[in-house]
Amino acid sequence: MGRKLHITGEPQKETALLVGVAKRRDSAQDSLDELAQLAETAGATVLGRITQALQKPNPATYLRSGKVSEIAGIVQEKKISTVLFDDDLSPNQVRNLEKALGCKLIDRSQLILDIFANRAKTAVAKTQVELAQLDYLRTRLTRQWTHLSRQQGGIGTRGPGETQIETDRRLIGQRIATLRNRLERIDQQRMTQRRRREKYHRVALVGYTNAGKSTLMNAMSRGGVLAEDRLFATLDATTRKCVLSSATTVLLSDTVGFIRKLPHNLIESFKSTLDEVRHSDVLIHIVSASHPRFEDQMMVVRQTLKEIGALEIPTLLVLNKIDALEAPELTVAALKRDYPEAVPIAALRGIGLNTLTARLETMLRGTQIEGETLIPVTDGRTLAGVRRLGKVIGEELVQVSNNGQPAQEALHVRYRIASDRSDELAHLLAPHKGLRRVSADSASPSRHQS
Ligand SMILES: Nc1nc2c(ncn2[C@@H]2O[C@H](COP(=O)(O)OP(=O)(O)OP(=O)(O)O)[C@@H](O)[C@H]2O)c(=O)[nH]1
Ligand SMILES: [Mg+2]
Repeated sequence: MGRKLHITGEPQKETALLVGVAKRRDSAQDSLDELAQLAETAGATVLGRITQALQKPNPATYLRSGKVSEIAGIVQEKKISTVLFDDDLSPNQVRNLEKALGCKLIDRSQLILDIFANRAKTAVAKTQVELAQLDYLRTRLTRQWTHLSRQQGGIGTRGPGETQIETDRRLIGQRIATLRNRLERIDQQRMTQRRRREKYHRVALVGYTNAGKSTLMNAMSRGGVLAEDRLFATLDATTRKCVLSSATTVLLSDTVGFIRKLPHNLIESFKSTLDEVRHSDVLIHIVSASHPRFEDQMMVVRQTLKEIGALEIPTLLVLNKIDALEAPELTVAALKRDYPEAVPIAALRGIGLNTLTARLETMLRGTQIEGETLIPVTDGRTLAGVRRLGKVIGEELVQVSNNGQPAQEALHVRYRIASDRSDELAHLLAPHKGLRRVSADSASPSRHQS
């Protein structure tokens, strides 16, 4: 099953009308600026905007009915092919609006999912996006179906036994299970990779989309990461070794950006990618300080970090794009006053990077490293050593093997340790480096087939 929404890739560019509501008209406009950017990113041409000041969207028609009639007129007159809504629509709203407007309706989640589908290049990103799309589709199918079957009847909805919706839902369910399995296997592989790299600190770049994460990644490492003036240029995580000083090397990860009202299905299905953030020792929260709403964007990032369980990770705040401020000197002074703990930089021009690396090093010195390892159950001494050096935060009994030798039982141990003791720990764990986890599948092929 591929992409379900086709804003992009159609022979003719779609013409879009943007529609939003907000408590205040000016904040609706700000929000529509972003929706416009999303629409352009998805390949549509924006021909107009309609906003209405409402406490909350009208449950039946999103806007008041008078406004809906006005939109219907504009759709006709300007030959609008798609109306884009700045919030998610309920099936009830979709039903009423479809009747009133007679053109394609896309809500905010659909639009973001479509952009993600279009941007996804790696197998992991594609799998994660497809999972999110199916998840979105499944909830809509469920709710809309009764109405469709009642209204349309006909082929596929008649006859005894299973109705079309049940078949569809079951097929979608099966596909979702397959994708989840695939992602679980990827998680396992990534865990093994992380284990191999555990002697380094892990630092992840987080921030609103288009804040400059990839640009900073390139400036701090050997470059080559795609950085573009587009939303969601990066969808997967890239990790690079980055030498901060002769004493400190870190693993720096660049990953997917956040946005206001990021569809929940995306956060769920991007777990593998976001694990890179969750397992970091320090986060660099990069903010586009030249953006008029950068403070709102900071809040969105913090909320999203909370949602993925990463808010407690020590975070270095970085205010980027200071070269693009309107009155640079004045504004930087004001920013320094408001955010004394932040580092102002211009990643694109390499301004402020020395201060940034120095601050990062200081932060890392005081941090703890989280890691995981495999210890045979017969080796109590090593486990005791891990406990002496650090703190064990999780244990699980698993099957392991060393270079094709028979499987044995081992503890998969997750630990936390002060960064300046990590060399000692690496020495202690060296004898078990060759151990690899044996999956339940390869241990018993017959189960694999069931
Ligand atoms: N003026 C200026 N522009 C910058 C700076 N840093 C990044 N940019 C520009 O901002 C745009 C977005 O940069 P990216 O590095 O792709 O941003 P990102 O955070 O990785 O974005 P996504 O991957 O899309 O979430 C690009 O056009 C960059 O050239 C800076 O310091 N100053
Ligand atoms: Mg990027």
